[in-house]
Amino acid sequence: MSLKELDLLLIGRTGTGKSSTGNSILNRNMFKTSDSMSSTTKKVEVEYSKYKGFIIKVVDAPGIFDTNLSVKDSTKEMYKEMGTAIAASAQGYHAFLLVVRFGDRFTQENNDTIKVMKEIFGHDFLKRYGVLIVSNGDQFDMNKSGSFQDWCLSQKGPFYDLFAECGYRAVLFDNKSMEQIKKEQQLNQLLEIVKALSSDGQRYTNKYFLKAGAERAKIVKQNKPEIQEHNMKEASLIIQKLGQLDICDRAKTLHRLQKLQFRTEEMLNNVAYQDKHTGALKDIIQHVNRIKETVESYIIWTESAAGIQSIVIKLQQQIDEHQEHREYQVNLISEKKLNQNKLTALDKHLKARVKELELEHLDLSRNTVTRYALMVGKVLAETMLEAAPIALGFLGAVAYLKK
Ligand SMILES: Nc1nc2c(ncn2[C@@H]2O[C@H](COP(=O)(O)OP(=O)(O)OP(=O)(O)O)[C@@H](O)[C@H]2O)c(=O)[nH]1
Ligand SMILES: [Mg+2]
Repeated sequence: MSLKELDLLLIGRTGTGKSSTGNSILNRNMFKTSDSMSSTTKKVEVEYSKYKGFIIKVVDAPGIFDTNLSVKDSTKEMYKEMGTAIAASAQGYHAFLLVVRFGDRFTQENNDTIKVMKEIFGHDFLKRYGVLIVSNGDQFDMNKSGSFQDWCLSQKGPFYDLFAECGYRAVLFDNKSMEQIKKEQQLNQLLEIVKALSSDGQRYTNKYFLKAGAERAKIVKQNKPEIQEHNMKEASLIIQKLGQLDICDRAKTLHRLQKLQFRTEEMLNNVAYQDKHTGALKDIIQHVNRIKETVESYIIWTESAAGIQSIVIKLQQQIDEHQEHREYQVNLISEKKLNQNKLTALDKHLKARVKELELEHLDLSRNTVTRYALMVGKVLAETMLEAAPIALGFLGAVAYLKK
C-alpha cells in the first residue's frame, strides 16, 4: 500500500502550545517547546512521521502576534513566516491547525490575527480547512463541563466565534499526557477530521502557493544539475575509496573509514539542505544513505575481521609450538583454515556490497548527470545551429576574398 500524505500547518499566538501539539502529532519530541511566555519557535520547522498508513508532515510556525513586538512589526513578521510556511509545502496544506489554550481569555487580538491570516490564505481558509486545537487538555474537567464538543457549543463570545470560524471542528489536546491510549485517541480524532476535510486528498491552496510552487520548481530546476553533479562526484569518490580498502589492514582501514564516514555525513547534511524538503534530490539522498550504511557496516566488519585475525595468529603460534603432536596440530590447522575462510567470506561480502553501490551509482548517473548533459548538449546544438548560417556566411566571404 502506498503511503498517503497529510500536510498540516500549526498556527496560533505565541505560547499557545503549537510546538507541543506538533510533538503530540509526531509522537516524539522534535520541536522545541517553551517554559516562558516569550516566543520559543523562531523559524518555520518541518518534521515527518509515519502513522496508520500516512506520512504526516507537520509544519511548526513561530507564534503570531508576539507580545514583545508592535502590531506593525508583528504583521510584517507574520507575512514573512507565513511566506516560509507556504514555501515549506507549496502544494498546499490538508489542514490548518489553529492552536489556542484551554482556559485562555479570548480578546480582540485574536480576531486581528485571523484577519491578517485571511489576507494571506484567503477569506475562507479556516472555514474550509481549519481545525481548532485546544491545548492544555489536562485542565479540562469532563465531570464539570461534559463532553468537549458540548462544551464548545455552549461557549459564547470570541471562543465560539473561532470555533464557528473553523467549521465547528475542534480537538482537545493534552500534550502532557503520558497515557499512550489518550495520546492515540486525540491524534486519531484529529486524523478523522482532517481525512474528512480532504476526502479526495485535496490540499488547500491559493495563488501564493501556486507562485511558491513555480518559484521553487524554477530554483530546483536551475540548481539541480549542478547540485547533482557535485554530489555524484563526491559519492563516486567515496565508493572508489571503499573499493580500495583492505579488511585485513585494521589500523589503516579504520582510519580511512572514519574519514569516509565523516564525508558521507557531511554530504548527507548538504544534500538534505539543498533539497529543502522538495523531494527533488530524493534519489541522491537515498543513495548517500546507502553509502553511509555501507561505511558503517565496513567499520563493524573491520573490527570483527581484526578479531578473527588475532585468532588466526594465535592458532599459528600454537601450531608452531606443537610440532611433535601431529594429531593436535591437524585440529589447529583446520580451525585456522575455518577462521581464514571466515575472513575471505567477510571480504567477499564487503566487496559485493561495494559493487552493488557502484552499480546503483552508475544507474543514478545515467538518470541524472547524463540526462542533464544531454539536455545542455541539445541546447548547445541548437545554439550552434542558429549561429551556423552566420559562421558559414563569414567563411564563405573569407574564401571569396582569398581567391
Ligand atoms: N499543562 C499543559 N501544558 C502544555 C500543554 N501544551 C503545551 N503546554 C505548555 O505550554 C508552554 C508553551 O508550549 P509551546 O508548545 O512551546 O508553545 P508554542 O505555541 O509552540 O510557543 P511559541 O513557539 O513560543 O509560539 C510550554 O511550557 C508547554 O509545556 C498541555 O496540553 N498541557
Ligand atoms: Mg513553538
